[in-house]
Amino acid sequence: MDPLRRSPSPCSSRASSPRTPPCEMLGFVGIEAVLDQLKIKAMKMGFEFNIMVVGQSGLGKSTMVNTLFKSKMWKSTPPGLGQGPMPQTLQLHSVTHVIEEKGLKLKLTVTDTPGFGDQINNDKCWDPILGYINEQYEQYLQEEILITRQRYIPDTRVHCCIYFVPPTGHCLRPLDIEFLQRLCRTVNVVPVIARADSLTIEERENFRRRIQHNLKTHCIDVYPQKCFDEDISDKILNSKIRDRIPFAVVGADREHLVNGKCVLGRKTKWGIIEVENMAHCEFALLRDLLIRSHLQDLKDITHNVHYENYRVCRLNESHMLPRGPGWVNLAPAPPSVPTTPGPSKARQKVHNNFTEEW
Ligand SMILES: Nc1nc2c(ncn2[C@@H]2O[C@H](COP(=O)(O)OP(=O)(O)OP(=O)(O)O)[C@@H](O)[C@H]2O)c(=O)[nH]1
Ligand SMILES: [Mg+2]
Repeated sequence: MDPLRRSPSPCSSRASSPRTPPCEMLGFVGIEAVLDQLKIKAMKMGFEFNIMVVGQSGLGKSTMVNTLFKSKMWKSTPPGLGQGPMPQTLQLHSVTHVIEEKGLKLKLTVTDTPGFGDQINNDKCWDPILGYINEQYEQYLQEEILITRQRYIPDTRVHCCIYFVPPTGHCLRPLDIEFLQRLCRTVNVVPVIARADSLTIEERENFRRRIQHNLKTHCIDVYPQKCFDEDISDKILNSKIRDRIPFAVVGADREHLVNGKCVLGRKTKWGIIEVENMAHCEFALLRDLLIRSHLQDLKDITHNVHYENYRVCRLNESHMLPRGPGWVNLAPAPPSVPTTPGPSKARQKVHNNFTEEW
């Protein structure tokens, strides 16, 4: 079994070893029942998880949305998905589907975005994407700061952005570097090598190494970020993941019969590329990272780091303005992207704050 493919990670709870040494207990307290309480609550509430796909036009983003929904993990397809040829995506739109397993509900939303990079001038092609991500933070913030607020704030914030790198086999293009630098400051980013079936195994590996080098030299901190590894087990697992990122993926929305089994794959003249077969591509690693091992961690980092950065900026901005009736009045969000601080200091500070609590 692949070391990365495993069930829920210890880091998913982000509850690392407490600093205060545990005191000796004289009798049975029953603390473990808290886990049952959490489970019952989670069963009632369910989970929300929001993914976004971003990348140049024609790299298979919309196909990947279908692949995610149709893959073995949940097998059911939202109505209208994956019928007929894939049209070009012209507008940002989201597909939501509630997946239920053993009584636990997961509301999975995948936001598809139009491809960029077709224009002669690709300046600011990241604006609509960053605008959308920040809009979701803003909506959450507006709900959160209400004096009388809902008991449960609907969460449309993007927990993970899958960035599609074109399979050039060379290295990251300047446009990808610029885009990624901006994205990583705002959201958790998992880069993938798109249409990986166009590369040989050797080309894939070399390309992966070059991309990793580019990410390092340009200080692009993709998920899972090293600075958020909480303990040694996080470090061990996440280092393995970091070593395999960007995953080389293939997308498909058609099923084919292989050895009597229905599999999701791409039929070519020389055979079928099975998207869930690890010998063919790493889609399974991506899916497992998103759902099986790091879902809660992605949500935690979104809330505690990215959203927190946004919140701090917005509240600071509003302090500069004359106070209206009730100081929670925020200035309208800037039309484009707010100036979220870089990943370095502000992010580290928030991180320190919430690790200090343990
Ligand atoms: N070879 C190969 N083709 C793929 C893969 N994924 C998608 N395609 C094909 O690539 C074409 C474009 O796929 P889309 O999913 O529409 O690409 P997109 O990134 O959404 O494109 P835009 O909407 O223009 O941004 C379709 O013909 C897909 O069948 C893949 O992994 N490998
Ligand atoms: Mg599309």
